[in-house]
Parts: sequence; C-alpha cells; structure tokens
Amino acid sequence: RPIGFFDSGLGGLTCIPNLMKTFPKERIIYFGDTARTPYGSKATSTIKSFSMQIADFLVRNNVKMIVIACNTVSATCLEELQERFPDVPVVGIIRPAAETIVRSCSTMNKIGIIGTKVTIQSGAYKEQIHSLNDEMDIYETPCPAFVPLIEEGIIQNDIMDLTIKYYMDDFILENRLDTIVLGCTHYPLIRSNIKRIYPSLRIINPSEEIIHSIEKILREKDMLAGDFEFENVFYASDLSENFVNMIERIFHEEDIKVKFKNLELE
Ligand code: DGN
Repeated sequence: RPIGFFDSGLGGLTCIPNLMKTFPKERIIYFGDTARTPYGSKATSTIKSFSMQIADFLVRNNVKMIVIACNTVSATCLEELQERFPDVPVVGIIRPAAETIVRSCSTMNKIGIIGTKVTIQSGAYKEQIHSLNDEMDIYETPCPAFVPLIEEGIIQNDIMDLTIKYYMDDFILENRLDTIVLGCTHYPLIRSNIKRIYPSLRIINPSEEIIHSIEKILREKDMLAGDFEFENVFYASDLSENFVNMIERIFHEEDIKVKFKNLELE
C-alpha cells in the first residue's frame, strides 16, 4: 500500500526525496491543493475542512499512512486528523523537527523559526520545542510572501532575494540568530538563496527530519514495502505547469516514475 502525502501545493514535495533515498521501495500518493493554495493566511476552519477532504481522498485510495507535508496543516489540525482515522497513522511535520532541534542545538543557540502566518500564530513550534526543553531560546516570524512566489516559480531571482532580506535581515540581526528553521515545506526550495545571503547561519530543514517519524511508524507497525510497487502518483487540484516543472526539478536526479493527475475535490 502507498504512503499518502499532502500539502496546500507543491511545498510538501520537499519531504519526498529523503524518503525515496531511505526507502526506495515505498510508493507514494501525493496531493497538492494547488487550486486553493496558499493555506498559510486562511482561517483555521477553512484549513481544517480542506485538510479533511484531502485526507478522506487519500484514505479512499487505501494509503497505509498519512504524512501531513505541511506545517500549516500540522499546526492546525493534526489531532483532528488523527481522531478521524484511528486505523491509519497520521504524521505531522512539527514534532520530528522539534525533536531534532532539541537534540542538535543547545540553550546557547538563538533559534529562529520562519513559517506561514498561521503556523507562527499557532505557536506550535515553540510549544513542541519547549515541551522537550523549556530553556531553548526561540524566536518566530511569519514570511507570508514566500509561498506565492515559490508557487509561481520565482526562485532564482532578485525578487526572491529581496523578499528574503525584507523578512529576515532585521529578524536575524535583532535577535542575533545563529540557527534558522524552515518551518514551511515550501522553504527548502529557497534554502540555497538563504544560505547564499546568510552563509554563517545554520539551517534546519523539517522536510528532511520528518523521515524519522515515518520510519518509526513503518518499522513499529511492520509496514515497510516488501517489493517495488506500482508507480508514484502526484495529484493536484490544478495541474499547472509549475507543479509539473517543480516535480521534475525535485526528482531530476532520481530515477523515479511519476504519473500526474488533475483532480478536483468535491
Ligand atoms: N507548505 C505549507 C506549510 O508548510 O506551511 C504552507 C504553504 C501555504 O499554503 N502557505
């Protein structure tokens, strides 16, 4: 059975390469809600109802696990999704990232979290990190213009660099940050811009850390794929050129068979 991933758009794709490297036999069904992206500044009730609809679709497709490849959804309705599907494990992205942060940073570090408005306002990162170590020094700021630019493919570009500086220059300087957490699954797509602009900053990427939770469940529940199964299918509610290009860009080095499908949820 496949693993189901979903995000408001193409950001959640950044969670997949690490999984494919570690568990090449696993098959994936991905749903990107590109017709309704971005979620990051929407009302909580809207995000919940979109997420339930997508999770229902994944479960109808017989997924063995749901991975919420979206910080905004993880911050908003992880528990509701877990309650709705008691027989299907539902994994959020914030907890495994918090575990990595606490494991790999000390209370001397000054850690900045960037994410969507909803994720930052929820305080979910701070809460999760402080539940593990309440002395960690955490600062948070929303960067709401990143996602629309990334969805438009405006990445290797002066406009993106200026936007990064607009949100991050003062945030880093005023708080003397040495570590930044990419608290939105779209942001790994601008990781190299951030690294180029702030070379001494350490960057933690939750899209890579989520593998720890996925692996734990696959092993505990004895659900690892035994053999190569079918192909990976990427659904989008608006199968745009950007979506297809981005998948090809993310997976260009890997020999991964993909199929695209346009699907409007009702
Ligand atoms: N990629 C999503 C996240 O990790 O929060 C949100 C993108 C969005 O819809 N703004």
